[in-house]
Amino acid sequence: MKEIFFPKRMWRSRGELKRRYDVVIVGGGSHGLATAYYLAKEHGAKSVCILEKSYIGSGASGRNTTIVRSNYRTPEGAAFYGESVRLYERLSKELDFNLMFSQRGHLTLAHSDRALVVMQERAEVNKLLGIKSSVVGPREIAALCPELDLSDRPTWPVLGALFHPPGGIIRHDAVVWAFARAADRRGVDIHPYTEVTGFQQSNGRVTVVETNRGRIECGQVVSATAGWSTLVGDLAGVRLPITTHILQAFVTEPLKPFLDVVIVSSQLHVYVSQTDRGEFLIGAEIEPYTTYKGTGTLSFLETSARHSLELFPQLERTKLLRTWTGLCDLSPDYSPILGKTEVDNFHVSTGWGTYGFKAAPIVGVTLAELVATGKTPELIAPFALERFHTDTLVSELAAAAVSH
Ligand code: PYC
Repeated sequence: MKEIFFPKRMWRSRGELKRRYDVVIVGGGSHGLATAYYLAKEHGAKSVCILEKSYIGSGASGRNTTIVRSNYRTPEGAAFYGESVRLYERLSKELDFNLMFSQRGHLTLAHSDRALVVMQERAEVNKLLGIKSSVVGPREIAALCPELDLSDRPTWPVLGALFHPPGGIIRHDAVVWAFARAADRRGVDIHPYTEVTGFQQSNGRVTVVETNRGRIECGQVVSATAGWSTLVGDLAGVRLPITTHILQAFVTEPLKPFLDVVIVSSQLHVYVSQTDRGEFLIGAEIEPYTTYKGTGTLSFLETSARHSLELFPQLERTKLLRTWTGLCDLSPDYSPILGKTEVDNFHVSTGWGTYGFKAAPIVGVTLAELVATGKTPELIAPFALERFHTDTLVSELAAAAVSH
């Protein structure tokens, strides 16, 4: 008889919901999975579950623009993302999973004197925190990226760039799978296709999480639901200052490798990298309107194709292979909202804009510490929801790869 081959599962198949979990994490993306993993690993948590309304990594974790970097503008942001990059550097080994993290260097192009001044400020903040970042001129850019059009032909010729050597790209779906597998191996129950429909509360605490598969009594709740954060927050009576927008990207057919760095232009609203498969991954800023509809637009394709051709005219005849649209949760100051809310045991990870994926490991470490100890780690204290009441904003407006 012919032998049937069953591939080994990455994590256990979905079991029944238990009556109670100490920690219920809503959202099976990179933040929820990382929080569950570090709760189990660093704090010995034994009763943790993840509820995901679709499949694991189905939001903007399993597909995104894959850029990892820490060259932020504020000291708070740079310190936070700096730690995330350091964790990402060790993560393949720690999770025993090749995440294909390629620290190939990240160049943010300046096309005006004003942009150069902002980049110089960012470089100084970064250097004070030990993050490699410096402003370079056209000669150094040409050495790092000979294929970039540095002539005066483009509408906005390149004057210089912020060079961030540790920046690069990582395999997004591998990050999701690796965290999910590692969390599962440490006993975390992963429940895909399990949608939260409500929370019951008593004395200012969530006591029961209601789902489409039944109810769960809980000790603490973490919402890591990105573009859906306000809806999940509403169910708990927590108002979040978040708007949801779409971010789009596309990849081309694979080409012989020729782009070794990540190229970003805020002025042209475009970023370009070449994946390990040879595809060019090209993206733009978020769309200015709010929506939950993950449908791509033709105007995005036209504009970002035109803008990337300003930088790489040799891509002119390259075919577009597929597109991606994801939901982004945007806060008023472009920094995350991380930690406690006015509901005692309901914690959030939201407000990421287009930065969320880069932060997954450090979100996991810090949220796990908060949940396990009840104390807010220093690194995330500046990102408290409270800051919108105390007027202590952390403005990262100028530090997006592209404006958003
Ligand atoms: O901030 O690096 C970034 C980024 C890449 C794509 C969207 N945002």
